[in-house]
Amino acid sequence: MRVAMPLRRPFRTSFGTQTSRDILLVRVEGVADGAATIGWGECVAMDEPRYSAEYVAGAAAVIEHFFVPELLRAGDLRADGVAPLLAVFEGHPMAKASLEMAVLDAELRVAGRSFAEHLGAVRDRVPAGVSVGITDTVGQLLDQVAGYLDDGYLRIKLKIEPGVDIERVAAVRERFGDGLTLQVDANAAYSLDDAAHLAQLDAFDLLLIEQPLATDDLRHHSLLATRMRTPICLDESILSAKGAADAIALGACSIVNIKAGRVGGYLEAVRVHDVCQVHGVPVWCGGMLETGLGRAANVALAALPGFTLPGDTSASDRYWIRDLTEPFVLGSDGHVAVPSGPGLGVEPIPDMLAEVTTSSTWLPAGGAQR
Ligand code: SMG
Ligand code: MG
Repeated sequence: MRVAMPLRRPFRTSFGTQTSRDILLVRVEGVADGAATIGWGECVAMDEPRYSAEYVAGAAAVIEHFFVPELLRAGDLRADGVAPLLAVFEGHPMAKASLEMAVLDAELRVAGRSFAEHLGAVRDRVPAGVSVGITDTVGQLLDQVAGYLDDGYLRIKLKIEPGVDIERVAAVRERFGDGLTLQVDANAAYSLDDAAHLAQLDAFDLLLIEQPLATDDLRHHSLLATRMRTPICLDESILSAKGAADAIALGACSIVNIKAGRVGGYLEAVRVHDVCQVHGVPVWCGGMLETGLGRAANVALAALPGFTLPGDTSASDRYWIRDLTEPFVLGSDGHVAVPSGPGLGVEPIPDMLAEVTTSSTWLPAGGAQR
């Protein structure tokens, strides 16, 4: 099903402005260990193919025409069988991830185990950062950052792009001081020719710079790493655990942002975490403006031991006036609690789901029913 959720405030990045989210949710029904169960998945594809090649209508189509028929043909299905079955199809990691998430949720609800337990969490709450979009003016940026710090967020990430970068970082550092944990995200907006320009960021003691260069440009990231002191973190470039190992071996990054959707599911996300941990590379949990469903799974993932940096796991009210689930709230310590109930530990609130649903398609073995 598709839901339309207006964002509390527009979110501008180097690839465009989001004012609302058109989100594909997956609901599976089945029987696990003899008990009827349902599970929820959230697809993080955006409405346009700008962050990556995936987009929400494309994800819905590939799920309907290829992925669900393939899974139904397989008969008995467990969450750890989803990715291997869908591996015959190229790409579409976000669409694949949403199906695996839903099957995993269904399975864990019956087993009475939480996502956190299943993935290997070692914490019951995780430190929350917040991602601040590009604003029209420096004044607006400072006001937004001040608001988020008042809320209690433990680290600030500023979106940057060419022309809206050094002076913004300087202004935030100047106003909030050296104690502020600060990082930037370029969403692939620069090239290696900008190395000297980006090296000016070294003066501001940033925790990291996220994805400065193109998604497919590991070699240039490794060269950039020799030309600036600020640690390079990759987001868009890391598509699998193997890809993470390659990027680390090449010296293209020293920190990794993990998003389950981008790597094809929460089970692969755990493997990315494991590879990074073996190499001593810190990881943190990225965000894709999820509802409470995706947030529940992200917060569980962020509770694994290698997630040593605050994630883009902000509270529900940073995104939505009203979330689809019971809201995630920021504790006075700047942490968000990890759900402990079976499966995701949260579910859509029926009247809220009904209010935001724009379409729904049921995909039984015989063909789609709308
Ligand atoms: O969920 O808090 C969130 C958003 C975090 O900045 C964020 N995500 O590149 O890391 C990123 C972006 C991708 C989505 S931008 C529409
Ligand atoms: Mg990013």
